[in-house]
Amino acid sequence: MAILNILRYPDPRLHRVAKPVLLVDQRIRDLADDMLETMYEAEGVGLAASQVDVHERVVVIDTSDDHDQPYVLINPELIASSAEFTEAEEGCLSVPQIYDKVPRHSRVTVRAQGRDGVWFELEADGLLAVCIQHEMDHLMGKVFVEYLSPLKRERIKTKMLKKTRDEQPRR
Ligand code: K1U
Ligand code: ZN
Repeated sequence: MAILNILRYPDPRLHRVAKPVLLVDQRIRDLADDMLETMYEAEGVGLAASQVDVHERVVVIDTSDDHDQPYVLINPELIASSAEFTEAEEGCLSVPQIYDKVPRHSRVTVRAQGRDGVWFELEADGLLAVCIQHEMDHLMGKVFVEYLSPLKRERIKTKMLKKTRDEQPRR
């Protein structure tokens, strides 16, 4: 297993649209395992393959307190969503230390293939529902800051560029 590099906003690679996984093989299982390890190490509750510069439809999520309920969603599709919306505070491992509210469906049903390639359905509410929608946006090349005002987005972009620059080792 390996810890993968997480792309940081505004890296243009975060806006690539992920392609469907044609075969759930050992390469994809290894990717999912590495993504779970990377997500736990970064103290996140979700991670999309797009964030680790792999542009295929793979997502991992674990919103449990004990980090013992991992979901691997390959080729996820939303098959139902509530008319009711919620506005939860979101974060993103690609936009560290930035949190803001985004409107999301309160409940969703997602259909996806698991680590074994078998299709399953998952009904979700609360943080799990929010996280599924956030990760599926990543697969479409969308980062949560794009729901915010242009002014907020510009401020976040400037802050992230400065943070990345300040973290570069000096010559
Ligand atoms: O996709 C990602 O970057 C992971 C992201 C998932 C997410 C969390 C919360 C709402 C929507 C999506 C994170 O894990 S951010 C860090 C985090 O653990 C967290 C942040 C806010 C609320 C709960 C958890
Ligand atoms: Zn994110």
